[in-house]
Amino acid sequence: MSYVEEIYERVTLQNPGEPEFHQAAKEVLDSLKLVIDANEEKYRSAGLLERFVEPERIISFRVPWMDDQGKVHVNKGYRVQFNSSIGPYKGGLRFHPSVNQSVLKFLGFEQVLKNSLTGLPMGGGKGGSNFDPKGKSDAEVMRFCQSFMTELYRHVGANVDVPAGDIGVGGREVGYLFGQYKRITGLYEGVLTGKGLTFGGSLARTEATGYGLVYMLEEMLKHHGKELEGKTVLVSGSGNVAIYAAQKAQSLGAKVVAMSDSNGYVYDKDGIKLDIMKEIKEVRRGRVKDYADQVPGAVYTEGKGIWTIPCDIALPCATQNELNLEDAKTLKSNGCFAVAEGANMPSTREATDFFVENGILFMPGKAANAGGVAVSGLEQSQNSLRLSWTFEEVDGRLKGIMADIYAKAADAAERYGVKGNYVAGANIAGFEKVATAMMSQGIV
Ligand code: NDP
Ligand code: 2IT
Repeated sequence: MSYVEEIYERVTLQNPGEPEFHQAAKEVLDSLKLVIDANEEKYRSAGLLERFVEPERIISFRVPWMDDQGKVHVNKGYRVQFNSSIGPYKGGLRFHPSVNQSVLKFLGFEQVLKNSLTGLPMGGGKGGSNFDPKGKSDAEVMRFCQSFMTELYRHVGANVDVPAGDIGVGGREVGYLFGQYKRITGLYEGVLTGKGLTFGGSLARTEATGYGLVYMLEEMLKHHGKELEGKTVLVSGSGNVAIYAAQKAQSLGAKVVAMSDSNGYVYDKDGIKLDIMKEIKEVRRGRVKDYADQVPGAVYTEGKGIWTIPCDIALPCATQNELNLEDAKTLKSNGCFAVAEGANMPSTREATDFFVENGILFMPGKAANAGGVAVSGLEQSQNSLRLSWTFEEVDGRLKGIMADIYAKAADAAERYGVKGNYVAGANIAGFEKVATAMMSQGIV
C-alpha cells in the first residue's frame, strides 16, 4: 500500500462518521500521490502525512443562550485549529444547523491549503455552531454571539487564531463577537476579520470572495483564449459570496441569469437586477422567491435545479456538495465550458472528476475562493500597521493575489504532468509550502 493510501485508510478508520472530512482528505491525498511518491522516504520518516491530516487541536464547547421569550437553548460550539505551520490559525466561523465536527474538519483542512496558496502567513482553522441565525431577532443573535465568544475568547487572539465570517456569519455577527472579545479581554486587537469599517475592518473585505472568484475566473479564461464578456452565468446561493460574484461578473459584461437559496432558484432571462437582490438579501434578510414576486418576468422554482438552466459558466457559491455528477453532465450538455467554485467543495468528487476529465475549465474552491481569506490577511496587516488602505489599494492587491494563485496552480499541475488540472495543481502548490514549513520545524 502506498503512503497516501495508508493515510487515507487511517483517516477513515480513526475518524468514523465524518464523511465530509473523508471526502476532502481523499481528494487532496489523491492529488498529492505524485509529490509524496517522489519524497516518500523523507516524509514517512517524519510522519508528515499523519500530522498533516490530524488537526493540532479541536475545541468543543457548550453555548447556552436565552431567546426573546425567556426560553433557554443550548447549541454546540467548535473551533478546529488545524495547522499553524505557516502562521497563526485563520479561517471562518459558520453558523448553520448542519454544522458538526466533520464539516468543520473538512473546512479547516481545506483552509490550510487555501491560506498557503494566498502567499500570506496564515495557518488554517475553522469553527462555528449548529445555531441557525435564520428567523432570530438581532437581540437573540447578539446574545448567542456573546455566549459563543465567552468561551472562545481564551483560544483566539490576533497572533493566535483569527476567525472571520462564513455561512451565517457576516458583519452583524462579527461585530457582536468583537465587542464581547474586547469586553472580556480588554484588548482592542485584530482578533477577527470582516469587522465593520469603523472598528478596524478592511475596505473590500465584503466584496473580496466574490470579486476574487471572478478575477480568478477571468485569469483562467484568458489563459485559454476565452473571455467573460457576453457570457451567460449561473450563480448558486445568494449570500455574501454569490452577491459579489454576480456583481463583479455583471460589471465585466457577463449576464447572470439565475441565483438561489436553500428553498429554490430564480431565473431572470434579462439578467438578475442586483440592487433588488441585495435589498432583499442584505437589508430585509428575505428569500430569492421575493425577487420573482417583485420583478416582472422573473420565474421562481422551488427546490434544487439551478444547474438545469443553460449557461456558459457556472459559479457554485452556496455550500458543499450542491453540484453532483448528474448536474455536471447537464451543465456540459447545455454548453457550459467553465466552472469556478465560490463555495468550499460545492462539487461532489464525481462531479469534480467529470469536469476535469471532460475538458471543462474547472477551478476548485481552495484556489477560486481564496480572495476572501486573502483580504482577511490584508485586514490583519492593516490592523498591525494601524492603517487603513483605500478600496483601490486592497482590490488591486486582491487581483494580484488571485493571478498569483492561478500561476501557482497552473505551474504545479504542469510540473507534475497534469497540465490544466487545477484541482491537482492547487492541492500540490498549497501542500508544498506547508510541507516545507512542517519539515523545517521538527516533529511538532
Ligand atoms: P452566506 O450565509 O452569506 O450565504 C450562504 C448562501 O448559500 C445562502 O444563499 C444560503 O441559502 C445558501 N445555502 C447555505 N447552506 C445551504 C444548504 N445547505 N443548501 C442550499 N443552500 C444553502 O454564506 P457565504 O456566502 O459567506 O458562504 C457561501 C459559501 O462560500 C460557503 O461554502 C462558504 O464556506 C464559502 N466561502 C465563504 C467565504 C466568505 O468570505 N464569506 C470565503 C470563502 C468561501 P439560505 O439563505 O436559504 O440558507
Ligand atoms: O472559507 C473561507 O475562506 C472563509 N470563510 C473566509 C475565512 C477568513 O478568515 O476570511
